[in-house]
Amino acid sequence: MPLVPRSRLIVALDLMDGYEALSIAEKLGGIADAIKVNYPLILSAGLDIIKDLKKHGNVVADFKVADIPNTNSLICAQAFKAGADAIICHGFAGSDSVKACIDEASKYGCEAYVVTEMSHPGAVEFLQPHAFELVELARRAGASGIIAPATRPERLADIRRKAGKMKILAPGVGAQGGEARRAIDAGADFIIVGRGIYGADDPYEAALEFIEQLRR
Ligand code: O7M
Repeated sequence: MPLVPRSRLIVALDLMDGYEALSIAEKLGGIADAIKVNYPLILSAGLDIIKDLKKHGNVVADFKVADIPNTNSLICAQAFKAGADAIICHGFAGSDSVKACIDEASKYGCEAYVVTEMSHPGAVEFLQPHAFELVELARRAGASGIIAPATRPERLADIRRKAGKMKILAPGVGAQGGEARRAIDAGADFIIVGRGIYGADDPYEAALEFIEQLRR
């Protein structure tokens, strides 16, 4: 199912224990718009965890796919067959590689999102100088949306201006120092929060607190 901003929260479950991930997903009880899975969880719990997580809502497969088009198609097909609703790919591998992910997504009625500027400090070295080109690449290829940094709200705002109707998912809120409200004000449609929720004593309460901040 396509991502629709309701709570505007996407929870990154970067855990290395499938049972713990499922237990948190269950506790969240669908209050987030999606759960994002990344390599730490998939490599430890296996791809089938996606099917179990899907019982609790949309699942975004953050595999940051960045290979040649054929390999990208094969990776995406695995994610979608496992039940993912959306895939995340890198843009720097080029438009043909991105297009392969988007084409595969559309075969399954799913979505593809493209990473532009990342949220960590090292993103200023190579990604930031090309971020606007990556936004344009994603737009032309027909991506559903892009990833842009909640840690740099001013950059997020610039990227929003160039992104047109594409949805923006903004990671870096909480543990990386980004602020939920500022990210949304800068133009993000969703924030992505990992440690700030799964690392909290009460992940449900922590998620509610982020959602409250987004409503204010
Ligand atoms: O809140 P955190 O820092 O514990 O987790 C953030 C999550 O977002 C984690 O899964 C990262 O891999 C991911 N992420 C970033 O932190 N920065 C980025 O620039 C991009 C992503 C991401 O989700 O890319 C799709």
